Amino acid sequence: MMRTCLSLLLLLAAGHCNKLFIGDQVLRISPESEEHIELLQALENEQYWELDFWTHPVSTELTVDIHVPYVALTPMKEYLTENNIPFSVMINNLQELVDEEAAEMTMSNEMERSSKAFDFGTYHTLESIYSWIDTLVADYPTLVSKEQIGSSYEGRPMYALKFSTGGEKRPAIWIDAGIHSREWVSQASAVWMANQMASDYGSDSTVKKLLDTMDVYLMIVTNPDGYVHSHTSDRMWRKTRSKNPGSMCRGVDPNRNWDAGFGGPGASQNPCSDAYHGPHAHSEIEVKNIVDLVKSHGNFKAFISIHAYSQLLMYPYGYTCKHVSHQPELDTVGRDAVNALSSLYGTRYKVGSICNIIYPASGGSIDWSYNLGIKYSFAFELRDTGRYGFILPANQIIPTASETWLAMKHLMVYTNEHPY
Ligand code: INF
Ligand code: ZN
Repeated sequence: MMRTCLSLLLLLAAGHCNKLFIGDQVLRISPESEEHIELLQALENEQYWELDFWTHPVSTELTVDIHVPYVALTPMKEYLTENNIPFSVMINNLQELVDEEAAEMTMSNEMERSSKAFDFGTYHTLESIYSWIDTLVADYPTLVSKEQIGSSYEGRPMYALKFSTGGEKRPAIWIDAGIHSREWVSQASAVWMANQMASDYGSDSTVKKLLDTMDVYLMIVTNPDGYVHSHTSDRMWRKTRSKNPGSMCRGVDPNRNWDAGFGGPGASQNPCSDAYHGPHAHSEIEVKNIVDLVKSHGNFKAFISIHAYSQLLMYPYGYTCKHVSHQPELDTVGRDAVNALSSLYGTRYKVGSICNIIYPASGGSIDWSYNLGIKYSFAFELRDTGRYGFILPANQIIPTASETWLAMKHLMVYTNEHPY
């Protein structure tokens, strides 16, 4: 209901309405020269067309996916054609995909209500994820608890699930999902994995062994304000929802806000940019809450952030292309993890450092955790490679989560077996 706008009046009365993407396209662009890349980079600083870069121009080896609003399509395609930059239309009408996703969600959530069983194969609102968290804790009271680590900018609680079989500050693994709100398969996969971890403890000796020595903290919705906003107002919302003094634009990119090369390459000073780094490191309360928890805990041995999309498993750094000292080990662990992932459905992942595999990106979470001394710092970019991008159909949630779980288990077990 919140997603439909019956009339302008109703909408004004309701106070908000979803942004529409009617006729918007996502173009897949294949730069063939340095000049092409520069021409595309120039577009990133252009504000008038309101281009939404889903991936960024960095090398001739990587394609660039750009969500182009309907009104900018003709000039954009002319610009590309005039400069002989090859492109194809990846998503023909973004609103159609968004509508299909909303319809699927409404239908599944309706069936859920009548069956009273949580459906892991559909997307959920924050409210329903939070109520499911309580169900999980109630179902596995001796294994799973819920820790509120603080509140978001708009005052929503931030919950981490804690999987623990006892002990005081055991060595622990941190996993966060959904720091970028529009990457919905990230939060959805985290829900599935939380459930899997809880049920596997009693049936999978690997998981039992792991949880008998280590604790796992899993934050499913790391950017709750952004997540709510992506449901109620703008499906393409990525950032936090904090106000930027002196600007009409809201939000900071919470994955440019960590104290690791803060303000360096791959971050923007422009509050209207989707990569805005914010006024200072840890300015975002959502980031600060995690920083405080991880520091005060003091015994995290792995730190894993889950994003979408591109099918990548990355390790530090993002703020520089220089290799970290543990690069060979992280690369091997990462490769073994994605081999495990691929064994289920053959999904292919690339492994590498953030800077080398995608682009320089400063102020990212896993660079911060690595510099804090958490050697096993990784970031996933889940499915797909761009056919649907952020609007991954719900029927891919469980397959995505199931294959990712194999990689995740590998990372966790390796961490457990290689203490440092
Ligand atoms: N891409 C990268 C980004 O934040 C992912 C990333 C991860 C960058 C870790 C730096 C560090 O721009 C996305 N897509 O957000 O999911
Ligand atoms: Zn992301």
